[in-house]
Amino acid sequence: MMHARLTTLDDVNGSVQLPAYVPEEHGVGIVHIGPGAFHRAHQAVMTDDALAQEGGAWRIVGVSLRSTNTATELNKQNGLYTLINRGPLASTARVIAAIDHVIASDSEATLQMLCDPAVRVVTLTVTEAGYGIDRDSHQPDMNNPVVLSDLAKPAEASGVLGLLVASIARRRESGVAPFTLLSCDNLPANGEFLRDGLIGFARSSYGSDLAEWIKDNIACPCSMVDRITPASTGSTFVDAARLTGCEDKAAVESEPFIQWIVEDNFPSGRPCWEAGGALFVADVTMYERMKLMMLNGCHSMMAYSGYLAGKALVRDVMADEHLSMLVQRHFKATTELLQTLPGVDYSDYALELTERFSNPSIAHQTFQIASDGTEKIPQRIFQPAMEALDADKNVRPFAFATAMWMRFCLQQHDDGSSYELHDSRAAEIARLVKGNGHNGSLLSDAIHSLPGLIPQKLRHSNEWRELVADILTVALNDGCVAAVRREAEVSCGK
Ligand code: CS2
Repeated sequence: MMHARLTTLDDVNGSVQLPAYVPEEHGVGIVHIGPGAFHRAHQAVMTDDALAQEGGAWRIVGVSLRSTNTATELNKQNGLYTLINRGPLASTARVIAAIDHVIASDSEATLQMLCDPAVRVVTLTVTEAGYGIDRDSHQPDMNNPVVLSDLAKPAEASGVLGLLVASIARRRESGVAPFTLLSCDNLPANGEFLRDGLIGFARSSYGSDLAEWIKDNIACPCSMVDRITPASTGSTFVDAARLTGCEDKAAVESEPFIQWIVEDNFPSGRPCWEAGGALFVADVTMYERMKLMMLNGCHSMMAYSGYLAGKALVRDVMADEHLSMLVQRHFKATTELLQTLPGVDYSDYALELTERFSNPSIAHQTFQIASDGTEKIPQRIFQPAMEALDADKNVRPFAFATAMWMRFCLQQHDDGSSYELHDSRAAEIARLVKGNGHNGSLLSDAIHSLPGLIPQKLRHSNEWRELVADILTVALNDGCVAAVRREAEVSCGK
């Protein structure tokens, strides 16, 4: 059946949840950089709830710095889109109207928007790799071509740091109050990371006066975000049309669970995101550690070992006898590293994660999670590994995840079929592994030599090096399914 394109709420089927406010009555107050599926299933939804509950000029202008697809599709729909909520038993649809429009690949329009006095909050989901900030030094990443060209010509900036610093400088010059910057990516202390990067960029491009001013005047609260959001597929669009009665090329789907823990530091005001369930706290650190180590760390472990063992989806991993034991082992090992967090029971959290990962309606690709390993693994796997070594706790689950990532870096299944490595350091990795893929120790040594990635504490630990090389050797000699089975048998007593 042919459906008309979603452009107005009037055309949407009666059974669908609609915004409980009139979108046109609310001005824009937020710029969001990176309006991909995750933003549309998370911050935009909470903003929709906030608009419904408290009103205010808090609609969002999205900014896509690289691709134009989201802007093209959303703008055709007046910013409207469907969110499909995939519960274990049924899917429901809701139409979100929090996004006003999206600007794509247009630095001047972006800068103008960022300088609009109505904009009081700038939120970001640009992925771990998207900031252009060096992970160790928190300074602008001098290996990033966009950062280099923005530093050379700050007035013509087109990257995240360059555009943000340019707009901060312009607002300051024209006496417009600064906005608050809220990072929503899975990085430890994401707000401080962004703040340090901005200060570093400002110092190198505009001078220390602006750098000091940013230090004193720009709030960058930290936040922990959570909602499993698989990439949209053909069935997302088919279901959106079926449920809403409208064709929607910007539809997204996600699990029912949603969590947002935010450091409450918004000097220029903020929407009432509590309406959507956001929790405002003084310190996000412990929540962030819990989520990064338990959810994301386990995700990465499942992605590499699961994908190589022939499991396309996270739920398939959960249905596998041995892999699911390794999931529980991973939860246990990480839980032992976490300090108590009042009001949170880590074993309940692990149970909840087990259910979420097993949701039969969510088709979350292990291959999707396996992307950008060099950006994700440091905070998800190496950090807990170092803590486990220090505290004399179980380091093996982290060595297993690392060995399976290294095995994944060979870009080849046990049967010889190949796949691509989606990683900003893929070319370097390919050079290192060349000729070393037949031997666990050689492969482990080769990848351990990747500059600036694996922390010294791990590189210099015999225990760690032996574990990783040993697990890799089994995977290379006996195959990945056997390596998974052996791993479950070794440490889960089976
Ligand atoms: C996943 C995350 O793709 C990945 O690396 O681990 O996107 C994960 O699904 C989200 O952080 C859940 O909130």
